[in-house]
Amino acid sequence: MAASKAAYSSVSLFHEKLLRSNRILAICGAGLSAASGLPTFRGAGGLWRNHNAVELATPEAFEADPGLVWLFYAYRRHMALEANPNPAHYALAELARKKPGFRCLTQNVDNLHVRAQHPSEQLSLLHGSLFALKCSNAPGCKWTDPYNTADPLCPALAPAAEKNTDPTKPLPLLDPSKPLADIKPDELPHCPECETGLVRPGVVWFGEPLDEGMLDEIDEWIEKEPVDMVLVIGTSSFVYPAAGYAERARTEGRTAVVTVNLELGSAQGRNKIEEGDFGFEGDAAVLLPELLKPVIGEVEAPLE
Ligand code: BJW
Repeated sequence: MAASKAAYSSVSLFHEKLLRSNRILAICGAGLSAASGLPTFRGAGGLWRNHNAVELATPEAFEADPGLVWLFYAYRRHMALEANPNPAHYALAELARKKPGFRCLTQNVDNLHVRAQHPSEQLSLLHGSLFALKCSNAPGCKWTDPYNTADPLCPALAPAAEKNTDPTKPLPLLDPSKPLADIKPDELPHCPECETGLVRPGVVWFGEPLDEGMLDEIDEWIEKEPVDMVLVIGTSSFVYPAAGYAERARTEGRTAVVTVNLELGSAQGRNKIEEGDFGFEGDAAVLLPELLKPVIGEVEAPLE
């Protein structure tokens, strides 16, 4: 396992610290699900057709072209349903069972932590879920459907759920040279309660507030007692508030901050690895089960 110059990459030193740690906070990002076949936002894989994935994740994009944004989300719902949790999701779920003082904050909306049976009281879905639906008139209209896995969600979104019959070619939906169906708002589901708003994914877009109750609870947890260890896993640490938690939880001389990333250099958004931190470079799905082994043992994926 390699690390940057300033960081420790000694697994035995990490194990010593892990065994002595009770209050552990993990902050997870898209890299955690990369080994499950789900693309990340930034860097390679961050393009959907010729659109920047981050630019589709905004209320403005939805307002301008709800059909396009829904195709993007319908495809990601489909991909997430086809994917399976990987050994890193299972390792974190087991860590939660073994260490009641462990809390996992995830930016991922793919439901893979939940499907890996991560105890729900030790998991915060910072950016919501692909499988939650809400009304685009929210917060005015309070309608939500917390768990909906219909695939496709409606007939107009069927191209996003198409099976790839020829794996040597990209799906027509993903091929920017093939035109996309121009889906009109009338063809998309409308809120069953207010009847005027479009149904939208129950995720948090840029400029939108995260769930206030959840944020209060996280603040309370961080402030209650010093945190022994923070695991920053598969995230570029660009997006707030998630990117701020490692520093918020750090008590100099006490808290081990541990970055696990395919490219340690890319995880430095706002969250620099400091002298004395740990850094492990590689695939989280390979590294986490090894790193957590003294506490979790060998973890097998349960039959879903
Ligand atoms: C691997 C790997 C492998 C690959 N193994 N590793 C303070 C300062 C400045 C700005 C702000 C601030 N506070 C708030 C803001 C504004 C804004 C923000 O942060 N902007 C930044 C761009 C600066 N934040 C917000 O708007 C948030 N809202 C908010 O703060 O509201 C306040 C408010 C209050 C009251 C009223 C109104 C507002 C909301 C943020 C929502 C982010 N939403 C998205 C989309 C979610 C839905 C969806 O999934 O479509 O969340 S954007 C996108 O980025 C998504 C992700 O969760 C998020 C983070 O990305 P992540 O997970 O880090 O992925 P990548 O791709 O960036 O990185 C992957 C990493 O994995 C890389 O490092 C790879 O190397 C690594 N990797 N393979 C290990 N196998």
